[in-house]
Amino acid sequence: GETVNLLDDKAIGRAVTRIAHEIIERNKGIDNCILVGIKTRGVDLAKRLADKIETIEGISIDMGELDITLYRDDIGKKERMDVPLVQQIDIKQDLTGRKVILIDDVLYTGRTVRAAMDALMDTGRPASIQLAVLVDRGHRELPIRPDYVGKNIPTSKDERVTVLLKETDGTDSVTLEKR
Ligand code: 3GP
Ligand code: 5GP
Ligand code: MG
Repeated sequence: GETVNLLDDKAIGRAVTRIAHEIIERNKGIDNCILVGIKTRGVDLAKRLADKIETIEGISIDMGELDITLYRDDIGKKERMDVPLVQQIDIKQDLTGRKVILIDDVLYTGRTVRAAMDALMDTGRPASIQLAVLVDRGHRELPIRPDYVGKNIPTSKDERVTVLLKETDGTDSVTLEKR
């Protein structure tokens, strides 16, 4: 199908810079905040936000990672169901009392974020959890909304948003693959 360019490297850079400022503003600084990226590209974005926040505020911000993969549950089901499962939590700090900012590249049904929140709450009692995404493509199946959004992109369910980031893909772009 057809490919539509949505964000180039400059636009991605501006979105990350804006979100870094929004995080600092919303939290009146970054005291007690920790960025938690969802692998793979959510971690890339979390590192970019951390770098930006350090440049703006002059202090470093804690970071962690979650590895969530889709487990294909098709046994005895009429339809194949993708169930997000948390595979690994790589967070050195105790989250109790911390303001956790979850970072992912694309927000879609919200099921991945829900799995992430469940796993985080099992490790402690965060003061709050916020959500930052580069792209919100709609079609939520749970009452989850992002606090920080790079770009809202209306999609149909059979379209795909391709996010390429230098750290993982060697180039920066967001495109929509139409069908
Ligand atoms: P990423 O988060 O590391 O970028 O979900 C596993 C990977 O598959 C994700 O990689 C995600 O970007 C990619 N992916 C691309 N399109 C879709 C989609 O429509 N649904 C899901 N669940 N994953 C997708
Ligand atoms: P969810 O449906 O749970 O919100 O999204 C599932 C996972 O797949 C998330 O990590 C999300 O970033 C990713 N994802 C969902 N839809 C897309 C998409 O169209 N493009 C990309 N690149 N990732 C997607
Ligand atoms: Mg993702």
